[in-house]
Amino acid sequence: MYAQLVKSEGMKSPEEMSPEERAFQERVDRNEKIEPKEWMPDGYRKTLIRQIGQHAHSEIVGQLPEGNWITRAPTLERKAILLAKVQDEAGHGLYLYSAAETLGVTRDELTEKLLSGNMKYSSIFNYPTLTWADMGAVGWLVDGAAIMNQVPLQRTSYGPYSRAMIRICKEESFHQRQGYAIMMKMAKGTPEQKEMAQDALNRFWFPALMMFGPSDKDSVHSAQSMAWKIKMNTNDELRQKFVDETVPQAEYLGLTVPDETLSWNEEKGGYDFAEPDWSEFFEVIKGNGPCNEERLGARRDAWEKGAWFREGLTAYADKAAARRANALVAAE
Ligand code: BYC
Repeated sequence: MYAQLVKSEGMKSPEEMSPEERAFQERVDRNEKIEPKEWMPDGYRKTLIRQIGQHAHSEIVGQLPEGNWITRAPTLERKAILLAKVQDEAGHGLYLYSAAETLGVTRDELTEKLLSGNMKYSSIFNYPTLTWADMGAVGWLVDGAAIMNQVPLQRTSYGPYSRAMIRICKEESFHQRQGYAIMMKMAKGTPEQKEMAQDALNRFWFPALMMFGPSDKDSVHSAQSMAWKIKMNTNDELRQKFVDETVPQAEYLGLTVPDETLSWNEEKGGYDFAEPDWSEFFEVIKGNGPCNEERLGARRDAWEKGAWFREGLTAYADKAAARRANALVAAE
């Protein structure tokens, strides 16, 4: 897998590295955690800010397609569960913004970059959630893909990111189970309910595969990110693992994965499967997906309407700081 990766722009061989860069790489190779105030190459810092920031934005934007269903959940119990899940996602966003802040960027700066289109969030949240079965498919497939990607990130080289991922993964496992529980109920329900579950699987299968990023030959960051242990696996490795785990789960539900080419490959010990439509993926991440405008519009609206509250908090913090400074002067 490694051999297929394209060399990331600016990636240096050990001979090209400065002594500081070489010492840093050796620490990473020994699996030492890198902590906020320690020396790190600019590229390492930049890559982490991009990946953690993008991840944080995904958690926050990811609340939108599900938040939309809280008032329409079929029972009080389902409503409470979905509400808790969406709240967890807000929490994940906060841990991740905090981890990014340790690298010298503020949450406001990251949000402004998102709103001006200079930072991405996961492609998956640009697809609409049309029926209650979509809440099942999102939990099962989207959180399932997220876990597949995030469990290895618990071992990532940057300390604050790694520690945030440990907590996030615990909660993601519950999210995946709640999604699968909805799918079980629907798939074993009336023919109409089963049809809704199948339709949700049909619409979310390929977008879920896209969550792992472009295929290795088109992944511009993987080689450098893996050398720095920011990423622990290639995009294709994780996508393969996801398919191998998810296909038997679909079979258990009595649902059909919408891929006629899907077949078990004895030799490789995994499934052969169809690639997503990569041209669709690149359009979605350029901002041309079915819900991009709506999602960013909702974030922009929340940011603008929340300005008075942020200002209020800062005003209080400024006043408290001024009072402390006055008290110090008075004490002298
Ligand atoms: N969507 O060189 P590559 C969740 C971009 S949600 C959008 O392979 P990298 C959850 C990529 O940024 C899951 N953009 O990049 C929340 C790069 O563009 P830039 C969020 C994508 O970074 C609520 C370009 O394509 N999880 O957990 O090495 C409810 C080339 O790609 C995507 C994370 O963020 C995509 N799917 O690998 C439920 C996990 N894929 O930045 C669930 C942490 C690629 O150069 N992130 N791009 O302009 C990662 O592991 C990696 O960043 C990725 C991409 C595997 C996503």
